[in-house]
Amino acid sequence: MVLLRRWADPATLLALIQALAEQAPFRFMTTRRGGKLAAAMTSAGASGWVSDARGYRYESRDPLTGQSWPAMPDAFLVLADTAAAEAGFPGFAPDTCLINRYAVRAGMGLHRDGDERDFDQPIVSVSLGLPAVFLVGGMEKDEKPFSVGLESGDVLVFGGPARLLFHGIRPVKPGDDPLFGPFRYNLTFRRAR
Ligand code: MD5
Ligand code: FE
Repeated sequence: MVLLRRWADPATLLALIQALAEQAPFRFMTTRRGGKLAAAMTSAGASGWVSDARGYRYESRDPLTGQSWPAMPDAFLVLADTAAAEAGFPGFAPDTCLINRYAVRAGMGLHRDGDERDFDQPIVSVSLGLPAVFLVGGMEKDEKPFSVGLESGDVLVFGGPARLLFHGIRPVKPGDDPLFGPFRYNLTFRRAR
């Protein structure tokens, strides 16, 4: 796991996120058991991550609009590829970007990302807006996680064995980011298929 502090430009990414959200709006997805996920989500790329009564999966179309997900902006691809290369994973070609939007007090419980085909591909994660405490656990869910403080513009690259670690986000503390207001956004670049 490699942390690139203040590596991305939040203002550029904000404009791109706003444009994407006009085509594929942020929405609260449900879990198989009917619970609501705390972060609002949308996706860009050839497929997008979806959760509903049928479970978790990648879909080529946005179930909300029935349309293809918006294409990944070139600046997203360049950012993900250069960050992965910087961390020692050249040639990363993500085919999806999940965008998580956390309001104040929203978080994400410990989980691992297991819906992708090839776990040898890294994951690049970009934090924007309000700060967050990122939890990094082990290969087993009961392992005690350690905390990493993340700020707007920070980029994390998970590759090799780090790709399958349990991880989560502590509930976001109240605040007001000059660009993103009372929200934390996270871009998660993955090769899903
Ligand atoms: C977030 N999102 O900050 C995080 C960033 C998600 C999610 O966890 O699934 O949407 S991605 C952090 C991540 C991804 C893959 C592996 C590891 C962490 N890891 O092994 O620690 O909204
Ligand atoms: Fe995750």
